[in-house]
Amino acid sequence: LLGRRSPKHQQWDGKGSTANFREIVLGRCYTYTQLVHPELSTDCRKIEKAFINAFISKDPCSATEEDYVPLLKLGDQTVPCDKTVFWSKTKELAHQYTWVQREMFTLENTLLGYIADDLSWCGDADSSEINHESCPSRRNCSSNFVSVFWNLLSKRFAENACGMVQVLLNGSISNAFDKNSTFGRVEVHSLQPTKVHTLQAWVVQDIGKTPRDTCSGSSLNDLKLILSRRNIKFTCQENYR
Ligand code: N1C
Repeated sequence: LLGRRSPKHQQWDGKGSTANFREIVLGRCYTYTQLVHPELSTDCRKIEKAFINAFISKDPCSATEEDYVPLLKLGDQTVPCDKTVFWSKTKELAHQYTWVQREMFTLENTLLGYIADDLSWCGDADSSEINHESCPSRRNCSSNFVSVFWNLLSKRFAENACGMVQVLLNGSISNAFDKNSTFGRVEVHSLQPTKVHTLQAWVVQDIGKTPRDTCSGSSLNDLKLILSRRNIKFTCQENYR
């Protein structure tokens, strides 16, 4: 029993790595490449290894973009122009939308986003095992492997977007456009004005809830301003159909 991780229980605030993390990664990779997008030729064993190697045996608070470079290379994928959908605090609705509009892509409709969606993962500097007890939350450290992963993937996703892009925003919260969200902090600033001509925002309100933000509210105006400075056209619609 000596040295069997016991004194380190609950080291971090966040929940531990998802049970069967490896198997889920491998299974989702096969599901995606065999059933969702059979045109992709991906070596799922390599994806699994690159994902694990990104964080295993490392300090879970010292993640860097470099850690994910091999995984990102393996998962490289292009989304057609006009088909990118961003979202902020509207994940479920955004996914319902792309489920119906099969040609549209949120980040979770790309291979790496699909694989990692809702998973949690981290390792330990002095063990080669996945830590299922606890992982650092953003309160513990911002450079945890999950945050660095989504920031990097979101940045790449936005940098690669082209044509008209869309974002689904939540009008039932006070700042539908939130500068501190991944969309406001990373994606908006990563759009390439040479490739993206328009951002179309859809502000949606929960049925039965008091609307808290609209296309004419100040948060959407902030978004409009950021985009006009970046030479990207902006349009906004509320509760379309
Ligand atoms: O912070 P958000 O939303 O604005 O991030 C959403 C935005 C989307 O457009 C996605 O492209 O950023 C991308 N993205 C994800 O796809 C994603 N899947 C899961 C960002 N974060 C993602 N997650 C996890 O949800 C991640 O842990 C992050 O911190 C949250 C962000 O959700 P949000 O605040 O509703």
